[in-house]
Amino acid sequence: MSAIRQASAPATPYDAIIIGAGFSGLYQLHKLRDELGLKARVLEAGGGVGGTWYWNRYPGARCDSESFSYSYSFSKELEQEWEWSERYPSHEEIRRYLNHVADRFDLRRDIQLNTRVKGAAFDSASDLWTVTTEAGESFVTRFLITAVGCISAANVPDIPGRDSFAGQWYHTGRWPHEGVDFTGKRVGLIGTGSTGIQAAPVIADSAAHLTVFQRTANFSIPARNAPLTPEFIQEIKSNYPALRELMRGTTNGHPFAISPDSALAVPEEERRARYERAWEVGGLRFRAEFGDLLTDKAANDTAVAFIHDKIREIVKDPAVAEKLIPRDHPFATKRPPVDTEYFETFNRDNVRLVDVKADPIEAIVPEGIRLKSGEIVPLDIIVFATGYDALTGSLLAMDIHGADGHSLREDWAAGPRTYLGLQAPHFPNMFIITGPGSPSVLCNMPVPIEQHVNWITDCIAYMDAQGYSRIETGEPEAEAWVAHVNEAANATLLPQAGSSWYLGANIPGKPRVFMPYAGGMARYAALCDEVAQAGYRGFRFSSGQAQRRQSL
Ligand code: NA7
Repeated sequence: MSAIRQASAPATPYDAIIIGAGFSGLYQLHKLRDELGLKARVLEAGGGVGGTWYWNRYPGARCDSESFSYSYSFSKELEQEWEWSERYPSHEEIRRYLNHVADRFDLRRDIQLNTRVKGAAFDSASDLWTVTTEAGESFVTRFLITAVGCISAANVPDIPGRDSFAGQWYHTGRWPHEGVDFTGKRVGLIGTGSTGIQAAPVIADSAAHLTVFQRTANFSIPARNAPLTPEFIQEIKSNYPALRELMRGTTNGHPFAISPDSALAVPEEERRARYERAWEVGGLRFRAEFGDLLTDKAANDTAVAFIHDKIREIVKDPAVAEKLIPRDHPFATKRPPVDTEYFETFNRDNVRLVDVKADPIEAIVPEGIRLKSGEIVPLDIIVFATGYDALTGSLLAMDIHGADGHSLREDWAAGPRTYLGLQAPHFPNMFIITGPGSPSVLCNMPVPIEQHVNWITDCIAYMDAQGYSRIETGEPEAEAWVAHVNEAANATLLPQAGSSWYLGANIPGKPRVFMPYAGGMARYAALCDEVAQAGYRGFRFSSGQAQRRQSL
């Protein structure tokens, strides 16, 4: 490794190599370069900025967070000048926003696109990382910061015969930029997570026929998307400080408080009226209607019963409604989708639901999908809305070697191990933005992203002020944090969803470990602050190598 470094090392190493130009990578570059004056470079696999939104262009793709909250808070000017057009931002609008940010803060000159990182190795003799790309370039850096996103490694299930399919197939997370024309086509959509639920109604609108292959029935709440009025936009713009404070003070980083009321403490009629109102308001706010929906099974059952009734009301064919009713997990223990006419889609003449638990997909054949019953569903296009190897997939796709020959893949073979989700033992000077063990995907993502980036930036500034060249955490810290992550998850109903990607259950062979921190964003941020104030408790600093480098 040091031989590679010597062969290709530039005279001055980078202070930081940031992998990924999504929400987190862009902000991290701005902070390190423009606030600390460091030499930083972003390496991005895509042909543009945007991270997951560069790739996710499938029909109906939009964020389930409300637009004004799915934004950066670090620049008051940016908040005032950017105008969101709809309650939920479409993928196009998010890309426009992130491109605007890249231009406004002059970030592009330090972002290298079309550059996929293959691996990285730490050299303990110099406290430097060497990052190598698939094209064979290498970069030497003091800090390695992964900003690779939690849901970006696409999961295309290995269904026998996939390559024999005579039509076209696409994964929603790798959607062709030119779009896909469904006109006159028979389309098969596999997967009913947030993505499949967004895509199905839009595909059904233009396709000749749509077959939805459902493995696990899912809960979904109407999004109630709508254009934003000038009055609403004005109100938001005048209230940003209070809204940001609200977002940072909650469990999930959304701009609304979770009610402290128990669903069981109110009379049935009032509870129903509140659910009705929340259903009309729509979106993830439904989950916040009562404070114990994620901690008390009996409370959760009341939401489950309400949504079951709604599905029965909306879907005209009772047999189809029964198949669409989720029974295997409590509400919101898998990431709760929000939809625009998802259940209504099954009332269309050109839409069919196939329950693949009852009749599993056996193979893909040239003419379509063959089920276990022997039926062949004829198809021209297959859309895989089959999700991601979430939280660890993008990190482990790279071959990362830390100190003393530790490989991240090997160290995490039984599940990811981090301290605060920010660093793994044996991987000095490597920071992970929204890694496993961070509240990440349980939140409105910009909130944990900004908090992590601020914390990492402060930590690097502290190291430079103290003359430290190396920061690392240890096994006991990771062990205690993993135990705390488990404890926080077990205090909720979240681990009860056996098929959840929070647990890695969607990827065959992946260790079943509850990965995000369920203790809440506000509590997590307070813990990180406490750690920093206590001299970065749980991290060890050293400066020997920097001094040695200087004396060479
Ligand atoms: P998800 O939520 O992981 O959903 C994937 C869906 O695909 C889900 O219904 C899966 O069923 C289904 N799936 C996965 N593999 C298969 C196979 N082999 N056969 C049939 N069905 C399968 O991914 P999304 O893209 O919808 O959402 C990801 C996140 O992006 C979302 O939660 C938001 O945070 C944004 P399962 O439930 O595993 O039985």
